[in-house]
Amino acid sequence: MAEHIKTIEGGLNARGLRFGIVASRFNDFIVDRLLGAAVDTLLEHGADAADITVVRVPGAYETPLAIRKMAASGSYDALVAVGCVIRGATPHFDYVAGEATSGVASVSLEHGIAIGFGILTVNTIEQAIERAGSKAGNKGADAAIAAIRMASVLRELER
Ligand code: INI
Repeated sequence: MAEHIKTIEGGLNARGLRFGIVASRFNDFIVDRLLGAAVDTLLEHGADAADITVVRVPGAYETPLAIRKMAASGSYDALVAVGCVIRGATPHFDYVAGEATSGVASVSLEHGIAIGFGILTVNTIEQAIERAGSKAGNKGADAAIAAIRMASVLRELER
């Protein structure tokens, strides 16, 4: 890119940043893998374990409320949401996945805080397994990376 163009793209240094992670218990055999990868990723990028708080909620539907409380506390530089919603035989999936997704997005906008979104919304268990540490990577790790990078972008924008 031309030299005179100012570009803000954030960095991946998590040193000194405070993170909150909300992880749902529903489908915990998947969510625990997302959570583990999110924590590992934050630590690998320099975060201190003492600066990471994990909150467990019953299901993805409850995630926005916990995320909102954490955002409002002012105690975190960035948040991460991990969970897993798997489509079933009824329209329930659409309501839970929709509320979780739009709820987390509105907290991010309302509070101006970076939130890495690692809630899987999938059609099958196989698709969830693929995204929780097998052939499609780990969306918990991806969400942690997004949280670090967006915290850094916001910090630069606020300067
Ligand atoms: N919660 C999930 O996190 N994933 C799901 O797949 C799911 N399904 O399929 O029902 C789910 N339901 C529970 C929901 O999130 C609430 O915890 C529950 O309705 C109580 O409020």
